[in-house]
Order: sequence, then C-alpha cells, then structure tokens
Amino acid sequence: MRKPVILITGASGEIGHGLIEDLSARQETSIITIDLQPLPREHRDLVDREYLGSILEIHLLERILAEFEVRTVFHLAALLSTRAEFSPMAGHQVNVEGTLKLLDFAQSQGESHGRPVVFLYPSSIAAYGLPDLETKSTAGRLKEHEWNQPTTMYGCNKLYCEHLGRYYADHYKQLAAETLSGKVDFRSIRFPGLISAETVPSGGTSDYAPEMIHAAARGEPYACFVRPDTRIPFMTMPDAVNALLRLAHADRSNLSRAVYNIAAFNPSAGQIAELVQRGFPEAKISFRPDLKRQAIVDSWPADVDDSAARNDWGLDPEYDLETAFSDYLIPRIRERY
Ligand code: AKB
Repeated sequence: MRKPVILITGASGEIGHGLIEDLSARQETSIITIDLQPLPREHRDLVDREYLGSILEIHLLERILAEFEVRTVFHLAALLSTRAEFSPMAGHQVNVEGTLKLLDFAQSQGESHGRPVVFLYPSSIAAYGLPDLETKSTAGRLKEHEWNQPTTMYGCNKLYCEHLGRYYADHYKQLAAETLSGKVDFRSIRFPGLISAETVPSGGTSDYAPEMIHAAARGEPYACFVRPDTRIPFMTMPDAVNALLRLAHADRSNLSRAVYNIAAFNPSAGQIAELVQRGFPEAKISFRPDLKRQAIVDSWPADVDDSAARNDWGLDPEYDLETAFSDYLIPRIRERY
C-alpha cells in the first residue's frame, strides 16, 4: 500500500512557508515536498519527506510515484516575473516544462489510484497585459477572460499553463478509445501581489510593496522602483494561503471555472508608502522608478473582478488595506526584526 500524501513543489518559497504550517496544523494528510532549497529548520518536522531537487528531474517524480499515493498537488515552484524576464529560457523551462511534468505526473497518479488528483496551480495577475495606462485606468475590474495578452515571459507561461491544466482536466487524449480525462482536477487562482510579514520575496515585480515594508522595519532606506501612482491588487500571505486551501477543499460541483481571480485591496505605491511611514515613522522611502520594471507593472490591472471566487468557493479575505497594516504586517514585522 502506498501512503496517501499531499505534494508541495517549491515548498521553500513564500507561499510554501505559510501553506506547510496551515496544512500540518489540520493534520489531515501527510505532506511531502520538492524544492532545490532546503526547508527552513522549523518546517522540516512538519513534513513526512523532503526531496531536494528539481521538478524537471523525471527520476524524482518516478520515485515519488512508486512510493506515495499523491492525492493533492500544490504546484508552487516558479521563476517570478523579473527573474524570468532576465532568463526567458530558464523561465519557460521551470514555469512551463516543469508544470507540464507535474500535470503528467498527476495524470499518472490519478490513473494508478483511480481517483482524480486535485491540482492547485497559482497563476498571477501577470497573465493580463494592458496596452497603455489610459486603457488600464478605464478598464475597471478585469474579469478572467479580459485582456489576456501578457507582455512578460512569466505572464505568457502562467496563461499557457492555465490552458494546459484545463486540457488535462477536460480533454486529455480526447481521441483515445477510452476516456482518460478527469484524472486531474485542475484548480487555479490568479494571485495578486502578495505581502508576507514572515518572508521577503525575490525575483518578482510586485516586490516593491513587501520590500518597502521590510526595509523600513530593518531601518534601511528604500528607493521604490515604481511611481507613487502605480496601482495593482494585493493581498496578505495568510489570506492567500487561506484562499488556496478553500479552493482545494471546495466541492467540485460548485466550481464554474478552472481559473479564478482573487484580490483584497489595491493601493497605489504612494498609499503603501504612507502606511509604512505611519507604522515606522523613521522610514526613509523615496521613489526612483525603473522604467522597464514600471512598464511591466503598468501592464497589470489596477483591479480584478473576483466575484466568481466569492460566489463559487467563498473567497473572503480577512484583511483590508488598513487592517493588513495595523493588525498583521506592522506588528508581525516589528516582532521579526
Ligand atoms: C511577480 O511579481 O512576479 C509575482 C506575481 C505578481 O505573480 N509576485
């Protein structure tokens, strides 16, 4: 008998950090992880097995297939937008080829144990691409199907993998004599920028918000790489992890789509700076836009319509902009430094 488990790829990253803690607190199913980086010490005892390696190593996935019955996959491994823009081939390899391998792995798992593998895939607002600032300011809250013309390698990767997931779930090998689709239960969230009190992201383009807050807490000056009027949706990390778990546990029959927008608040970079300054009066924040990174953020929506997520599986973020700072970010980050 193989042991039933949840598999988390990219487990040492920012979302993995919160997810491992929440999943292990529920004590429902054992957890196994894959990442190139070791898990932080405090998480090692929370997982059943930690595989150090790349999701591109097929032998690693074969070993897992032989030993475990994977019921749920949280496929978090990715190269974020700034990093993937410097190395588009590496971005494609990790973000697309890696996801394809994981989807195929989930298909094999589903075929071998006979029940669909729930596959959680974090997509991103980077899947959108607005052509100019005027369109961005008049477009309103974008629905999932609008402006799907990403300008970054990462955004292209995310959008394509949303389609790959839908393909595996609904149309896999549609010309075969027997029906093989339905073994992967693909569920995806288009995440906004995420802000954690515990970790600082690296390689993203929405990183100006968390970088600003953590720099202030460390007493370091921060030069923000976008203009003060720059606006995209954001969410706290606990709300993001909670959303992922809600979607994972949602009744399949309530899900009207494969990919869902979610968001909690959408401050301008200037508003974020004011809130940081209020929490850390000594903070030295300036604005020195990097025109190329600015263009990427300008192509992302100012806000998204997340009504499908609210209706289908009860998205209900705990923190709005004010309470994210007053009740979560400022007190927790103060404790950390
Ligand atoms: C990034 O900036 O690349 C990510 C994202 C918005 O998906 N944080």
